[in-house]
Amino acid sequence: MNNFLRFSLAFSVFLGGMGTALPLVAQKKGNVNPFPYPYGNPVVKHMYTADASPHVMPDGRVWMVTSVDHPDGGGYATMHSYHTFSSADMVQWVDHGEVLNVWDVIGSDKEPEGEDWALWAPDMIYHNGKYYLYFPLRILHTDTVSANGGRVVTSYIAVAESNSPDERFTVINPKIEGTRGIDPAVFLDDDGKKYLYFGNHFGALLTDDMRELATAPVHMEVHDDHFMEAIWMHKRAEKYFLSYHRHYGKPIDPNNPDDPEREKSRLDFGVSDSPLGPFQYQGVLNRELGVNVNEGPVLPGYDFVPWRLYQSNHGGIVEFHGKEYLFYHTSALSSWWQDYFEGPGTWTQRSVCVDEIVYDNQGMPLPVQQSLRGVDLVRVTQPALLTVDFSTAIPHKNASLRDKSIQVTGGNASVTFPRVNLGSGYYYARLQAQGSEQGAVEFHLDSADGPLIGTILFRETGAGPDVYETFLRGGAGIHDLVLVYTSDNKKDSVTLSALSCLAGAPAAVKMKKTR
Ligand code: FUB
Repeated sequence: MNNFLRFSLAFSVFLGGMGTALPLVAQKKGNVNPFPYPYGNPVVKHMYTADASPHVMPDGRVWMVTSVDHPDGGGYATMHSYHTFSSADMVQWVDHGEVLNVWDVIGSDKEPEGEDWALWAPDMIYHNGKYYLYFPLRILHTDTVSANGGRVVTSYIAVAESNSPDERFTVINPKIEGTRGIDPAVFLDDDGKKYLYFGNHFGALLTDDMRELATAPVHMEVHDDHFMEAIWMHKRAEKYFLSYHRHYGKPIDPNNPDDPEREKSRLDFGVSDSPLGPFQYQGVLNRELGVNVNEGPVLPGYDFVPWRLYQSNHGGIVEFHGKEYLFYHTSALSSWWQDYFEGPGTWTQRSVCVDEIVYDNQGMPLPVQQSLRGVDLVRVTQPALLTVDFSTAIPHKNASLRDKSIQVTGGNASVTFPRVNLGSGYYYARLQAQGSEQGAVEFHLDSADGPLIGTILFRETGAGPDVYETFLRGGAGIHDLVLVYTSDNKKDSVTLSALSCLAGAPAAVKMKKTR
């Protein structure tokens, strides 16, 4: 938050110079406009949300956890809770309510004296029957150690767990050893490895129980001196894309915040063949709205929509039934609520927006233009559950069909399920298996050395006895699905007795809160 802190400091010095006792964040603005917000973006229109982290969960819906900005503004220290939201079509979002707040973490309803605790950008992921919420604790406190004292920030990453993304989370590790900084992002790779990214471009493997770092954090090479925060990892066509919010050249001038020369906020990205880099810097993924905008209201004398982000944006990316979407935040809603687009919105009164990401023919994302319109409704027409027919299975080396099950033995065995229709997206494979304690089943498309789209590691416990799950990346279209069993122990064997692929069961989702 260097730019923000610099700006806050400049702004408080400016206010101090005016001889006022105003708080650090002085842009408190009431929400006075009674008219409903008329545009598609932001997608959540009844409250302020920021820092969305979207993932498809086993119910087939896209879920996001978001930070919550205070309705009256008040700055980053007033961010005290997380909400989850879900959608089956990318347009209509259900608010599932608060799932964690800062008091759950502190364990009382009072902050320790002299400290401001805040919950900043989180991420939520499903793994083996549980939901994990990774979040940064950001504590503003008085530094008694340094010679001059003063207000300093401490931050690190914690994790909470729940059985359902719409239920309250319980903190299971209040400080993940080895982490520091903000903005955790979790990434489950197709080989079964789990990564936690955080802070100023650090990445590490997570333990199987998702509670700790399994390896020392790597300071990843991003080949860009302007990295600021908001790290996000997504994978497409075997490439790893690391996106983040970039520092700007100079802080906003509080006396001239609409300066047309002001360098705009940007999300940038880099690409690698490995989840821990090095990443080759590629350029811009998303620019603050304010340039090249062809829709929406404009103020006389301005060539851009009159809201500004005050140096905040935060990206999250998800693939959903064949399209990829960028989640980010703007001040569109606060601009509307506060003054009917007659002036700028306010920082930390932000709102989550969604636009589509389109790739060029080299497989690189084109810069996403922030829009008021948002995205088209997605209609999912396929069944939520696909049961793979074992009677069609073709066993290869070291595999044999036995009654209604398949036994695979040894260091390397495989079985093909021909022409499985994975529709426009089946996101989780659920395999019933018995026997192995240390091997892995890899899911490949079309042949044993075709694209790897998911891996089950048998050392992990599944959602129920002998039921194991893995996320399938790119599980779409008609393919031969080839399961490859690997184990270091040649005598090891496993019996596979059922396989299904889930795109969810939208009708069964619990709608706890709708507004
Ligand atoms: O929302 C609080 C902070 O602002 C986040 O942690 C950053 O990514 C930025 O969005």
